[in-house]
Amino acid sequence: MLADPPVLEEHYIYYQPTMGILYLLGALQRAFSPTEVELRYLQGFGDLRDHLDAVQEFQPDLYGLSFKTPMARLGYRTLAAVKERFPSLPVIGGGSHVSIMADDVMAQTNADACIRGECEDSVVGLVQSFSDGRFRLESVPGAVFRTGSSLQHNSPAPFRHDLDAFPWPAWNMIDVHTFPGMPYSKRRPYLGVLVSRGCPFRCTFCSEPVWKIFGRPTYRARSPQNILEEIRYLYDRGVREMRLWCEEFNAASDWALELLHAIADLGYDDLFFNFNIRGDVMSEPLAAAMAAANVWLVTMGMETASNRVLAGVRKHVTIEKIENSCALLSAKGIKIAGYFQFFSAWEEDGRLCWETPEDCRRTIEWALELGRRGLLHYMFTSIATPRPGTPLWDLAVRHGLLRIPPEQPFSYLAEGMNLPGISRAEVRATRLHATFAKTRLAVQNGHVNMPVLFRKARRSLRV
Ligand code: B12
Ligand code: SF4
Repeated sequence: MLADPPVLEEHYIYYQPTMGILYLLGALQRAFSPTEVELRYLQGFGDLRDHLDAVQEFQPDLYGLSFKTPMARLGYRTLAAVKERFPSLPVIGGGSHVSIMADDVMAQTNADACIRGECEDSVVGLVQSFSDGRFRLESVPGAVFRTGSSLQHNSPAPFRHDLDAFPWPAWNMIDVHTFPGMPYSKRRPYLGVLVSRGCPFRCTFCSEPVWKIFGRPTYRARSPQNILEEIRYLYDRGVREMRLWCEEFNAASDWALELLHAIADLGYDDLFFNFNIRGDVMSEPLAAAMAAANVWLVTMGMETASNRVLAGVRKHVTIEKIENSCALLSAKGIKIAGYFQFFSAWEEDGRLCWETPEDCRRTIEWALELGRRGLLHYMFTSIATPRPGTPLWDLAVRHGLLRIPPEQPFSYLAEGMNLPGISRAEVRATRLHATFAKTRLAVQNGHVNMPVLFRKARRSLRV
């Protein structure tokens, strides 16, 4: 049984199924027949009691939980609760948070093991090792487990270069109507297809623990042909909008062009696409190929209106390049959603620098101005938050900026940083201002995904 943490406990974003789990289930389906190994994806709907009841009902021989850093507190609680209720059930953790904080997970919970990195081969190996009622972790790549009073750390599985060799996600275990899709959407059912893994860049705030597990950025893409087959399969199952999951779709322009041309050749006029791009790699042919492939929306990390901040966080783009990309895209009728991050911090010659409320106000005004010029249609906003394993985390530790409550050292939920002279009231005011701008743009541009909006409203009321 592979599980997501129960969403009603902390109301995290649950727009889409967890791709990591679906990939692991796909690998297990290929390796074992249903009579050998029965698989279950325990989705995150419900609360902890529902979660424990589902484990009780299925009675698995192995339970694995996947979670990310912003949900770490809930992930730890869930692992601990499952192990407490079912002491003889082997309980393991995996996913992006576990890949960087395995020792912490082992110290703060009674989980039996964590597995770090890309785990398709590891879980198959783990299940193969099952005999006499127990699993043998000794030879499982990436496993971190207890041996007496210390922890043994196995090296993570090496990256497979050929992503096509991985089985597809176990789509047969998903009802395509269950998940609402992303906040701005043209059609439903809405699901995502993973087209690449990793990214060649190293922005200081970006947390990619799985793909940077060997200490350097990595990037691999699936072949357009392999992706196309998965798109066809999901289209036949009724899916009408797809997010092509990747870090940056235009990280490899030739590959991007080839894939877009192939999608356009499918001739699915009622299938819409969106994906994330970098702001500095855009050309007229690429924008035209996107439009021809029915890409109606791109998301882009714009972050701030200041080139100094962009350089400080090592984003390797400039606002001029971003505006140029937006102009090329909007000329083809493609809508643009920008990710904005407020109160960033960086170092110049070892000196701490940070964004002031005035800098953030300028960013929001820049966004609204882009909106008026038809170069921006939606905003996603956040407060810069250090995540373990990132250069921003190291900087926050060096300068004492972390906002982790001392009584919950393993909780990374507190947003933002303790920046000198910046009060929480100023951060709240910026957030409010950004929400106003975001709402204004969304109202002007439409295509708000109503089921997501209802879920968000319900979540806000509950929180
Ligand atoms: C698609 C996606 C989403 C989708 C779908 C959910 C999902 N994760 O699949 C949505 C939009 C819902 C989403 C939401 C969020 N996401 Co997201 N998401 C991604 C994205 C772009 C691709 C994920 C993916 O398909 N990876 C490919 C698969 C194969 O990799 P994987 O998921 O890591 O799984 C492998 C291993 O981790 C491991 N594994 C995973 N689970 C388990 C479980 C067990 C038991 C074991 C043994 C192993 C294991 O094996 C898997 C196969 O190799 C990644 C970026 C990225 N490149 O990973 C961000 C990313 C994973 N997301 C991230 C974050 C922060 C979130 C949110 C918390 C955002 C927020 N603030 O609310 C929410 C969490 C809610 C949720 N439901 O998960 C961060 C995680 C950073 C971190 N340190 O934890 C990432 C890395 C983006 C980033 N750079 O910041 N996300
Ligand atoms: S923010 Fe985007 S470009 Fe920067 S490291 Fe993360 S995924 Fe790569």
